[in-house]
Amino acid sequence: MGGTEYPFTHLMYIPIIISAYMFMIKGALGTAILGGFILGPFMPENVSNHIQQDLSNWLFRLCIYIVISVVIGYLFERLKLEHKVQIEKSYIYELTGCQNARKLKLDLSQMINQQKSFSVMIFKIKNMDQINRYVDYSIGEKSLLKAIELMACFVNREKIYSIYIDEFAVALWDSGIEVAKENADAFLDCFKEPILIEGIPVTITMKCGITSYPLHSNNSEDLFKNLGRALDQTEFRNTNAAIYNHVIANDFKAKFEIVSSLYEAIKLNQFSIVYQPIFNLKSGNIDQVEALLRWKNSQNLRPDEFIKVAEDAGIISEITKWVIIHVVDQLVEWEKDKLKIKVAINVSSKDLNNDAVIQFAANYMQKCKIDPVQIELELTERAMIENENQIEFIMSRLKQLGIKISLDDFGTGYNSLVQLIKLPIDYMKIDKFFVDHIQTDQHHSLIKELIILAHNLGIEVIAEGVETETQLEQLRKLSCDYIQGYYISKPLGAEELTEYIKNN
Ligand code: G
Ligand code: G
Ligand code: MN
Repeated sequence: MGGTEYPFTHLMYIPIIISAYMFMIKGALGTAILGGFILGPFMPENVSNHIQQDLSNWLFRLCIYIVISVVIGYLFERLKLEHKVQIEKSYIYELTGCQNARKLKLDLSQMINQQKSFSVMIFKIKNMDQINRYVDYSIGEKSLLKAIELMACFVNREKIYSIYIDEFAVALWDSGIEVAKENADAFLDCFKEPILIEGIPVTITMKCGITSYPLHSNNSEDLFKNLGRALDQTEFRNTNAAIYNHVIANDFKAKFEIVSSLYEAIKLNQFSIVYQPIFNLKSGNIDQVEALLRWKNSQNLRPDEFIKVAEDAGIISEITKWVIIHVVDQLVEWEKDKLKIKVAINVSSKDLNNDAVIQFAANYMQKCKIDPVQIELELTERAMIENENQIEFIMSRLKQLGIKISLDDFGTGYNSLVQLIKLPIDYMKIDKFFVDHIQTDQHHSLIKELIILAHNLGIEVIAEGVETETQLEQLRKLSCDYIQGYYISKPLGAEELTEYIKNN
């Protein structure tokens, strides 16, 4: 038998498997037949020795090779087919049967390789959640299917890609940005009126973002990202269809990064507080200071800049709480030093949406055994107007707790004298702008009247941004109660302030 005479003929399985892997059944079969003959009648050893191999022996071996090659070839063919089906499936969005985001990215890079300009639009049903909750979950899905069906009247289905449950993209492979915008607007017009879905009229809020190659990026990943960003931009540009804008995107990205570093700053205590003395004109003492937040950050953002970002991102209250904790801790330190100082803390409009921040301050002061009269909250007029509905409640809570209230930046914003009369304010802070112009008759008399008005309402007046002796003297003559500004002192670190007060 060949098997015992030439054990190495079993090695023939290896090339058969390799050919099956590479060339499927045909390849494997070819190799099997070729091998069968070479190891049979044409076996080099037998040929050189002029020996004829036994016919049944090599024929039997050839048959085995053939059977094995067919079986393995068939298995590989099945495997390849299944793999192909798997890949095709992985490019399909099951719900809609459209191609999916993966396929879009793939097609984007293929089109980019061809270096022909094209545009892509993305559409999002903005009110999908509401449709699901207030109409029906099935109607939400059907709205998407309906929208895709409508889109199929504009473009070939192959150009539609399902991105998400409420999003789909449309590739216009040979259109520029203007044509895309026209198409988008025409499509969005379909949703001006409610759409009938299963007989129910459904209002669909559709938004669209548009990007274009090579205008907005020359790689598929970025182009895809910019598509989503364009969609985002419909929000703050107050439009239904937005063409991607790089400046806005960069601005947004920068803000996003600031928000992340603000979180980090809270966690890692990267903030610090400086205290600006407020001089009591009557007693000649510094009995109050304003706490001002400082943050050493790589972008050199000023407090008003990063506070605005924190407000927009909804994390300002975390920062305010950080300030409260550190101010109260500092009051404890000062008390050990026998220093009794009042500290004004700036609160943002967003801190007054409810009484959580105030309650937090009250609890923390109680925990540290700090008298609430030592804390003053500086609210701006904006904060009062933006919280019109609950401001009276918030203020009465502050009064109950014994926390004093300053009206900050008075005169810069809304000039609501109504607020001044209606609300229990303790201090009014006249903005630096008026103090800067106190020399002029107009501003002089305005400040004079404001101080009279405040005093009539039982409100004490703090003048901000006082930089010269003349300003101070004029304010003193107008019976202003407190002075704050560089003329008295810049904001100081806690220890510097302790020194400052002890020396004065
Ligand atoms: O010193 P100055 O540049 O810090 O302050 C700039 C602006 O930032 C001011 O309008 C001030 O009210 C505000 N600000 C400073 N510290 C805080 C703070 O702790 N919280 C809030 N909400 N605003 C602050
Ligand atoms: O908005 P608010 O009043 O909280 O802000 C106080 C801001 O005014 C802080 O940025 C503080 O550093 C700044 N400041 C305080 N005194 C003076 C001053 O005399 N001149 C100037 N230019 N800024 C001042
Ligand atoms: Mn202030």
